[in-house]
Amino acid sequence: METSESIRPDKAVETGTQTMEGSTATLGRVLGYQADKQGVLLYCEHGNIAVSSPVKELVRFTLFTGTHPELSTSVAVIEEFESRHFEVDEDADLNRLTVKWADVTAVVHLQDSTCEVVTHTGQRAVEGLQFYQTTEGNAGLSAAAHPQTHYYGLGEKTSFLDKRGESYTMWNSDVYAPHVPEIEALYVSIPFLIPFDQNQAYGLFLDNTGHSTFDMRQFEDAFEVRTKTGGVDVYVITGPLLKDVIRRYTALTGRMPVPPKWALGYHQSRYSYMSQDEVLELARTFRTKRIPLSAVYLDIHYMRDYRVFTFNGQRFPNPKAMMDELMEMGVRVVPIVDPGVKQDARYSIYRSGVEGNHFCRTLEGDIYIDDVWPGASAFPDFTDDRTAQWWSENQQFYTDLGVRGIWNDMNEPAVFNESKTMPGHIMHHNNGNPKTHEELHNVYGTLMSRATYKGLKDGLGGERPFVLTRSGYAGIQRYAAVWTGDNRSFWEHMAMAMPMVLNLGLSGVTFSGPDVGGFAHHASGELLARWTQMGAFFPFFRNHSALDTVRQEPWSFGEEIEGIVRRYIQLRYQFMPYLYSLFKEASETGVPVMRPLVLEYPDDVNTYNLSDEFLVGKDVLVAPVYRPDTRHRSVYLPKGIWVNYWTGKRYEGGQHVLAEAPLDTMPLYIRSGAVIPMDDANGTFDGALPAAFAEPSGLDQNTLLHVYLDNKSESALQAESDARMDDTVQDDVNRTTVFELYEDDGTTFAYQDGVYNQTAITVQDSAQEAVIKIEVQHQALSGNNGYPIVVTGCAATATVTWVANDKQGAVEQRVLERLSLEQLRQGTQGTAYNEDDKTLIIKLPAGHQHITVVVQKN
Ligand code: MIG
Repeated sequence: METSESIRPDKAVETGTQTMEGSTATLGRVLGYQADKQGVLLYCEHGNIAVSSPVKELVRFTLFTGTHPELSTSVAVIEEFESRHFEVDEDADLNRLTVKWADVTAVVHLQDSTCEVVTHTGQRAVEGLQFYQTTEGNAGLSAAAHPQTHYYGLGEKTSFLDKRGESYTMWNSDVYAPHVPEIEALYVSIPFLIPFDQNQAYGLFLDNTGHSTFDMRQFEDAFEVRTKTGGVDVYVITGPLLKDVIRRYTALTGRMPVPPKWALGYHQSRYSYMSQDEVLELARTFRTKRIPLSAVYLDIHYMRDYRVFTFNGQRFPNPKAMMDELMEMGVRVVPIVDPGVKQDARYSIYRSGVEGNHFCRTLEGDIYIDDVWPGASAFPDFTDDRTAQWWSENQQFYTDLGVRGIWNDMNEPAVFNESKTMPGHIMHHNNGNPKTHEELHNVYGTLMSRATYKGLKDGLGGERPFVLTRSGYAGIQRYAAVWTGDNRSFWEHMAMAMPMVLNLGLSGVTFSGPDVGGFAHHASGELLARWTQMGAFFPFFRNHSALDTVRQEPWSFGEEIEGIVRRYIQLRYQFMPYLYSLFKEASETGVPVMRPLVLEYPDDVNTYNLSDEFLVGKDVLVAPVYRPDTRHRSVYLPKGIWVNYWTGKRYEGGQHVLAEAPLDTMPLYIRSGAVIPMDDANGTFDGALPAAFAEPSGLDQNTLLHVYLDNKSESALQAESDARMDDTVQDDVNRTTVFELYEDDGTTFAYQDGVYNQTAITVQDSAQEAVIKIEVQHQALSGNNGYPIVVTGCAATATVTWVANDKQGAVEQRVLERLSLEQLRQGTQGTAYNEDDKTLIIKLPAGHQHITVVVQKN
């Protein structure tokens, strides 16, 4: 705690902005240049720049000294580089050099070595890009910005969605407290910034694994990036759309593989569940209370004096039996594994680490020993493939017991010393290219997760591993999900989780989430209810809390709260077919599952810093209540028509609406025209628990397609459109939406060999009728007997016809018979109207590859 004393008037108070140490110099004039394999080398007055484009749609700028650059990359970059054809053109009049590839152009101004990047369609990416060197040997850059430039990305940071006016540090840090706006560094560092200006975006990725700063505060007309070690190696990624930038950035740094389906479920954690009995009792309680649970976590107390790869025999006498029993309940166990290995000559991991030369050392050759949970500990040097392999092999200790997921904590690495981490002078072997920790600090966690992931994969015989990490660098998404560390049971931290995880998603890490309910401090029932409502729609959904805090399991605050928490955890599983398809999409495109509105509505200024609501995919809008004693909130709905998920009431978008939000209700909207594949758990047929929960592997037998139609008459729509006098008439009257439903076994890598199903569902909604097309695009798994369709937004009298147009060429057409709900439940096809929630239920004949359903709305 600080007192007012710290701002006494006789102290010179810095404004919070810093400039680089030492005197800085721009690189000055370009004295000469030379074409190289991938681009051009610029020799300037005060330093040299390599300008290359080793892959599509980006330009790489690498500062160097001497005659030739060293163009190696960090672990972040996985894309294969190639020599791509380019042309160099010097324009003497304009005194500039143009380096042109098929899809991107770099322009260099020879008088001051400032650069620009332009797309082949003439869209400007970066402008006024200028590099610096300092007398201290640091390097940096600045680029032009405007007062209206918005900034996204930068991974795991506090504060709001738009990073304009902020300054952040990239230095993986174990920050137990405080998570507040002025904290510039947290556990994960992703030096990837997305400036967004006048509806055009580009990306700037600084591949520097040491300390750097991104400063969007100091200047209105520029932002600045400073490095401490390692220099400047920066990729300018072209847009113009935010989605283009993310797609391109994740092509460069990799994408999340499709997670095992269980990992998308609800996870329960506590620091710590202390014994085998407690864990089993916990899982049984979830079952008796009919609260879905996919994973339970073992925090540090499961180990023998915090020795990783051990179990405390008193507390956990038979971990294998425990895991078998849990598995029968459909629950996986995720144990924590920290990097620190206890210094103990009788401990086999420490011994094999020493004998195999796997620990970090000082330059002089002593093993670096420092304090963490186990006391004096050594730290594996994951920068060496040999050591990573050793770590991977050790995972077998867990996989043999039935573990499918590992939780890597403390991997910044966090150390209980003054600098809170490994000292900068400790050496990493780095596969024979030794570097100091200072230079490689930010990749320690990623390399640990990579070794963990590989080890699990090797040990799981074809099952997909799950790794959860606290620390990471660009590219971490390839190996692990990220949780956002030690937040607190503060409403403010609940609110902050939204922009934090949204920006992680824009930075390639879509599989992330906060400790639901808050880690430190004490949750209240109301906070837990609200946070669980929100958490149910985050990509990663885990409740976790600290030692000596109020218990936070769903039933800890009485029946009312338990009921709400249960309802929302169930809702998570109901949305599983939709979510799972979005995870698949993210694994292919990098476009995140959880999206800020600006990603889908980039021309709507209302979305630019919208930090308290978000989209899941493009069709589900979530507006959590994140204040106590609050039963209403304002919700911004972007253009289109939005359906209140709970009431079915429709709202015209492009405005703020006041949502009713009693404690059991989180405002939730579905975009009209959308189709949401859901697990049938709301009792449409039998009110069973979501199948995704009961059976996470294999095809979900209960998937249904929830179609949201617009129930307005054409004249009503016309009148509204006329009143608005804008160009959205067409959009509103005849919208077409496509959703690709993805299904596979949920467990193995067989999908990579084509063992999956993909079905395109197209909805064309107009005033009189809606046409729903279901087309099988890929089918390698059989077993699903057709998806019932549930339609919201048509009259009880609606009629339904279908046409099947299969590959074999056979065409069939039928009117579907209207039945009672009960008859439909028993039967194989027909329609029924559910008066309770005003939905029309359609059951189609099974076995068609291509079926079109026409709903006459009235
Ligand atoms: O210094 O393992 O962020 O989730 O429960 C605390 C104990 C170490 C920090 C993690 C937290 C975990 C805790 N760990």
